[in-house]
Amino acid sequence: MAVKDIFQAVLEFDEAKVSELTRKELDAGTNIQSILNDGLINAMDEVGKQFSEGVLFVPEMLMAAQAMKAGLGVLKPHLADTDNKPKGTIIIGTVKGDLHDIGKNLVGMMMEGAGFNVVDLGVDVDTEKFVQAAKDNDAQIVALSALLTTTMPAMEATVASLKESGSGVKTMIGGAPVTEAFATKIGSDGYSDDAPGAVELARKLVAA
Ligand code: B12
Repeated sequence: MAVKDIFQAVLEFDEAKVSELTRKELDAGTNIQSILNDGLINAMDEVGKQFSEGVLFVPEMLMAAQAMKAGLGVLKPHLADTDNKPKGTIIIGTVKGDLHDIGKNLVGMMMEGAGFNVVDLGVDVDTEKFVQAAKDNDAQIVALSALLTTTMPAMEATVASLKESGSGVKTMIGGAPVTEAFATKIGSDGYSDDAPGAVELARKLVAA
């Protein structure tokens, strides 16, 4: 039994096996970040590669995503962080036109684990909804996710509207096609390429 078996089970779209192996690795004391990165996330990278190469198609991607989510569900309670740094409210969502939510869910879970109050608006969220939720929840941060290059402009529009709203809420963005340079260009307060980095960034933004 090893983390690579979890990787393999995601590629076999076997939800039950992913859950079972993830639980076994946890019980065996395997490092959680290793289960997450080397098992679950790497498997989705491989799925993405095979999709680009025309080996896998959308239904298979979806099945792999479900299998990965099963593993994430097992890890969720263990992603909690024990330290008690300053907390705040974070609104998170995937921008308009985009239905990818695995990375967003992972970031949300890790933020929750780090002690933030996380309000998840789901996927395909329009600008107005982000602005309203930031106001209603008196949020410190709005975190936007996008996995499609075609939905990155929706990030720009949302960041602009949040600034115009005058609420003073900070923004952070992420997702596979997003870069630090893009974050700077659209005036977002921060970017991270992974979930642990997103938590670190959130802590910095609430402390600033
Ligand atoms: C799974 C998947 C799907 C699933 C989504 C299921 C779900 N519930 O999310 C389904 C099958 C539905 C799907 C559909 C489509 N997909 Co898709 N999908 C993927 C795939 C294989 C994996 C994405 C994923 O979950 N990765 C794992 C997570 C953990 O990583 P992540 O999202 O990047 O998140 C991490 C970081 O980016 C960061 N992060 C994420 N969000 C945030 C937010 C903040 C604030 C911060 C700080 C950080 C952060 O932290 C996360 C954890 O480390 C990718 C390929 C890939 N490797 O990226 C393609 C991919 C994103 N999809 C792609 C495409 C083209 C599509 C479709 C258009 C396909 C089609 N023809 O229908 C549709 C679009 C649907 C829509 N309107 O959104 C392309 C996008 C190409 C592009 N340049 O735009 C990709 C890159 C595949 C490819 N190689 O071509 N997809």
